[in-house]
Amino acid sequence: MATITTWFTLGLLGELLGTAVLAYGYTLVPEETRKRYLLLIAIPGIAIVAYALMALGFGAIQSQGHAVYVIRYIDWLLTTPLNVLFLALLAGANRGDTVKLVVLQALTIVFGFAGAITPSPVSYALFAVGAALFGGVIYLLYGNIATAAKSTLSDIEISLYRTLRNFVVVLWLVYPVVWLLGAPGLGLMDVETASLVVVYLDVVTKVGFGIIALLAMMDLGSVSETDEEMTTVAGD
Ligand code: RET
Repeated sequence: MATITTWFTLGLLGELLGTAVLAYGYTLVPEETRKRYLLLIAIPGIAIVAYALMALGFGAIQSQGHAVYVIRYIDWLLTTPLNVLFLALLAGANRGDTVKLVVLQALTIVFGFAGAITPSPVSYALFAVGAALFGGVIYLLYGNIATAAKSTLSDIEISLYRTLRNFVVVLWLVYPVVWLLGAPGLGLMDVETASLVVVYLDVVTKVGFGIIALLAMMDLGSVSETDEEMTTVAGD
């Protein structure tokens, strides 16, 4: 168990550092996007609490003969809907699609957790429901929400939407694979290895998402300032 504590502590440090960098970034993004930007700080911020608790040894229950980290699922339940909410807000998606996206993502995590604490074969059925719901998330991100982005955003913003969406879809697809290979599924990957992979992914997905968005939002800020300057000059 000592190794797992080490991974959790590293996760805690990664999330702390990431949150600090992103919090600093708040002052660098244009004022009109700051409210939305807060989501990007909250995502690793919530993980700080989760990792601190897990590093201290809280939050694991024994179920079906293996440890299930309840706090990790609570973290995902809170943060992954915020991630997709950010994408929907960025895209200027309508309320209906935004709600669908957030709810589907939250339910994905609920079913994954239910599967992890249920004996097989029901566990696999619950996993399959979770996977189908996540399929719905991907469908919306490439369908209606991408269409909204195309009709409301500038070219630079559309490319930010696409980058963040692809980043999310590709990296997040590793989570169900780890679930399947790990203790809740086939048991081919031990709990320590699965934890290491998940900690690494958690930091990269949360902090990486924030930093990509921060850099793009800073650029957009300076682009619109240049635009304003040009308009002022042109107006002179
Ligand atoms: C589960 C199992 C059920 C099917 C699917 C899953 C997907 C989980 C995802 C988690 C993402 C977590 C992130 C955490 C960041 O810190 C619940 C494993 C599809 C997509 C991004």
